[in-house]
Amino acid sequence: MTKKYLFDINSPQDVKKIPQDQLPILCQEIRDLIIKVVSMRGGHLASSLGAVEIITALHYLFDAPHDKIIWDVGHQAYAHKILTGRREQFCSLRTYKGISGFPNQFESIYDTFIVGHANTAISVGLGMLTAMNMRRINGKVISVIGDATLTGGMAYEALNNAGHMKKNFLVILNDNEMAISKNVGGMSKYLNKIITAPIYNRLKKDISLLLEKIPTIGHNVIKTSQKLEESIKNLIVPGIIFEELGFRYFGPVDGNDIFELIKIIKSIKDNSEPTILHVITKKGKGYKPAEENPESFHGAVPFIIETGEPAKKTSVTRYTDVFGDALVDIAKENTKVVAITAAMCSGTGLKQFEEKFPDRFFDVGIAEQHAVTFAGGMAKEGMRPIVAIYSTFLQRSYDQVMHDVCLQNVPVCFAIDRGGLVGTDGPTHHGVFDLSYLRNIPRMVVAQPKDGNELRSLLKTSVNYDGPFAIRFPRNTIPAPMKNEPMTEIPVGTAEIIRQGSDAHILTLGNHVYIAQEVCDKLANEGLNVGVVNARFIKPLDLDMIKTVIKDNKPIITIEDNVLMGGFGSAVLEAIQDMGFHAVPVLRLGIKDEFITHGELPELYHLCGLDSEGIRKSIESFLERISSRSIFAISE
Ligand SMILES: Cc1ncc(C[n+]2csc(CCOP(=O)(O)OP(=O)(O)O)c2C)c(N)n1
Repeated sequence: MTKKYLFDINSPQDVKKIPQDQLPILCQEIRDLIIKVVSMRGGHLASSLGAVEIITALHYLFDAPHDKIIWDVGHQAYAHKILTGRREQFCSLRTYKGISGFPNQFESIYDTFIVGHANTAISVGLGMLTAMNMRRINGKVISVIGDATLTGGMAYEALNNAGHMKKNFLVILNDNEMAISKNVGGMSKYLNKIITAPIYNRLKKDISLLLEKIPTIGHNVIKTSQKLEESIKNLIVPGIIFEELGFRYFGPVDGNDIFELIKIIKSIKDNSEPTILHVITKKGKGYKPAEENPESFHGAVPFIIETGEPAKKTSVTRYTDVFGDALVDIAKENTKVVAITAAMCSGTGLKQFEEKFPDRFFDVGIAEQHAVTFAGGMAKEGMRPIVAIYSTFLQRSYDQVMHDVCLQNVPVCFAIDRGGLVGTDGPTHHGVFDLSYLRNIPRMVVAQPKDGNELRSLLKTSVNYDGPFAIRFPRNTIPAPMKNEPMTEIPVGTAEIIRQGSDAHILTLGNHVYIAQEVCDKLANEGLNVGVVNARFIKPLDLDMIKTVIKDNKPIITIEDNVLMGGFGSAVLEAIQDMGFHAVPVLRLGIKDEFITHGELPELYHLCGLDSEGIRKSIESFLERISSRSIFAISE
């Protein structure tokens, strides 16, 4: 029977005890565990399977947590979690109070930094190394980045700086030629050229073979061989970009061959200058369905291991799907409409658009800042760009939204997906800040549809609007069935009364318009007559509507899937104050001033008091307090 190793590993120190020739067995055990757990919990399978050997080799050769290993995005680091004392808890991956799907320094001392957004690893690594040097702390720093990281600007800012600082910094470039979809752009082509340069690779192999045949390799021979290799490299792969930036470049090597990895990392780990090791891996390695379809197994839903089929067949409609369909319908009529994504084509529902209008579809790589300014430029020259982007990634482009879109007053539509809590991806991915960070920018219209039908109409409105327009919608499914209605424009800044109330009104957005109605039904049973307004526009607010519902100082309750600070409730409060209605009691429900953990959406809404039960309780106690004493504005 083959010996097993994984169950004896409780820290990276235990990895070092395993005989080198047995490491492939350990890697297989890790893979099996990852496949088993992700099949139950969902998660980033394909990237994690591809990185198993890199992670095992790093823990075999370096001394974490003394040496710092930093992951870019961190979605590939499941093996790292397993090898750093979390093997047993790994089965709780992405569950509430369980193991986070991304490295998290509050979860383990081996996770050096919280990650989840791309392109940070080189900057973080360089920052840590610089601080360690200044504080005379020994230790190596290794940043692991994916090839798609090199589509993002911050990676180059960091490489440029690191090359200049000349520190003994190791960057491992894990190249699987994929982002979530196929990687894009000039850098990707360049890396591909390095990998596939047949003459260079053949010559390099021949030189190594030749050297191995020389019995005692003297210092001079090695030096000559390095020079020879370098000159060949320069001849065949001219102007190695990394070397020009000040890095020593090594590779490409097979990143799924643990022996090759250990050999090369051993030989470069003590380099005194910035070093980049280019390794080639296979996304989904070791699990056939993921190897064959790495895109669907990038962020996998729970699946049946034997077939790779989803464990649950669902036929729900997501806002993302509605958006994708509506955009195609609009683009058929309006040839100026173009779609822009920052490496999130399928996640943002643009697949159909890409197929139907390939010339009007732009995947710019993981480059949100560029995506927005690129859209600004296109809009200036007469096109109608739709930037389809996740709320949390738009945070990257704050200045671009302000300077290159709103200040220019150009008609860019931001279709902001994952607005609100997202669930199991956790705090790096919750899109709960956008209402606050967008509504303070002059000229920006900010809207949230109550359901799929309204999303279609808002999209149509935005395409015909002459200025910046943001529509945010959640990861959630739509709360009501689609009606086969034509898209109708909605006058900007108009709210909709869903239900009149005589005791108070709830002003809210998105799915909470429906949840609020459930709450009002329950409150009605207790003799409270509370109305519901679909505010729809966070900016401009429908002031006439607000005036109507606060008549005679009727209380207002605002509900939003956003932080309370500076969000929708704040906007309503400011408006009431500015209009001089100082005696209107206001209760704001939303997300408090804290980062929300990971978990299933219903659990998180419950945690934040934003499920129907939490909302009902808050409103009841608010109305009770009002009747017993005079209160004006509170937030819960
Ligand atoms: C700023 C930002 N934009 C988009 C994403 C979504 N995202 C997660 S992983 C990924 C692709 C990463 O590709 P790569 O770094 O090459 O790693 P691989 O998954 O191929 O191993 C993207 C676009 C993100 N995490 N951060």
